Amino acid sequence: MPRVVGHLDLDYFYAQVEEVEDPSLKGRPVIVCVFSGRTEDSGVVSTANYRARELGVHSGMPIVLAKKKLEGKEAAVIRMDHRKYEEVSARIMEDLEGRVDVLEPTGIDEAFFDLTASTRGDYSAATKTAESIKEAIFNAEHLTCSVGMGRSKVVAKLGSDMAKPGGLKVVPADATASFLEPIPVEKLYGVGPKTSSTLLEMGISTAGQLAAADPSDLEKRFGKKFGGFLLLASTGDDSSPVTADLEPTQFSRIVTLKRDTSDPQEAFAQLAEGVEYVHRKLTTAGKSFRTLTAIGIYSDLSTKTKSRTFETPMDDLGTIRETSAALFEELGRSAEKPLRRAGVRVSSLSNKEGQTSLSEFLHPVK
Ligand code: DGT
Ligand code: CA
Ligand code: CA
Repeated sequence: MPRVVGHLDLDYFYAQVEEVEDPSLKGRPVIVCVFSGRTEDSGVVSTANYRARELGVHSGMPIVLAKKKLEGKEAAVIRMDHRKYEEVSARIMEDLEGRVDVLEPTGIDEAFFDLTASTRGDYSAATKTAESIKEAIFNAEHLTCSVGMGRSKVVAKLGSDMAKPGGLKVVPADATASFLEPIPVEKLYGVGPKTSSTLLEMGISTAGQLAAADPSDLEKRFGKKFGGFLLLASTGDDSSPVTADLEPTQFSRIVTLKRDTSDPQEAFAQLAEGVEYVHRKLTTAGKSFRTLTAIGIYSDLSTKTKSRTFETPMDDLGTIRETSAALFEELGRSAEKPLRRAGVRVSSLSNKEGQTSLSEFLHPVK
């Protein structure tokens, strides 16, 4: 079964967040800047929207120079607000976590994900999931992103780069070799400027040429391990896994209901698998939780949550099931709109190791 690995990257992230917040920015060049404070305009451009990029502005450019390029273009110059972007990022990652098998965030606006198990290696099913992920981010945050999918991280990352802005590039497992052949080596994930200049010296400029290189030459130049990786990367066979955060802070699952409903029990019935999923994640990670949250997303896409925090750590399926059912009752009672999606989240996690939790005491494993 081929792996299904994805990479998602939000488009011109900081600047897009600013555009969403202030619609008057739409259509204008926008730059988000880090002011160093030394003089009024000292500092650099953190990112620019595509309109500003067309005018020659890019990340890392001195603000003074960017302003020159944007003179007379009604550009918006905005001070970077990292906390705001962190909050948007956290919401997106949390939602993503519940939609994929494994999520590996690799930056504030990007993550690898794995869909192999849930799709059983079926690329058309995975394509549908990727489309629904893009749609969910757009519906919830009004942000566009680019997604790439293929049988390894190298392929997925190339895909998201090529899909920019706003697209989805799927490379089915059996199309990997022809997809990679013309790709310049410096575009391969894991190949930095130093490696690519060494490769160029060896007369290797594309992934196809890299794939055809003599393995022993590569080993001599880059060592056994990295040389081996380069060879695998060039054919899209790199096996580096998508690994979840080593220290998760929460586990959640959100499902889309078969139809919108105002009946909390009907909604909760469809969340049964989600509840089991959260419990499984908790068990696999060897964690207990203290806070459980029921999440309701309504037909107008507004979100409401109800939480309960226990005094002692809990970890058993029964507690998760009963508590989330009760919280859903409360959610249903206070809602004005029918539910479209339903979710459950456990947080305030602690390690189970070496301690007997109250729930183990109450419901001992037989
Ligand atoms: P994209 O992905 O090409 O559509 O554009 P961005 O802006 O999302 O670029 P990306 O994904 O490389 O970086 C994500 C955010 O990180 C970006 O919105 C702002 C910040 N960032 C990127 N490069 C720089 C930089 O050189 N300096 C500073 N201060 N921030 C940066
Ligand atoms: Ca980005
Ligand atoms: Ca990024």
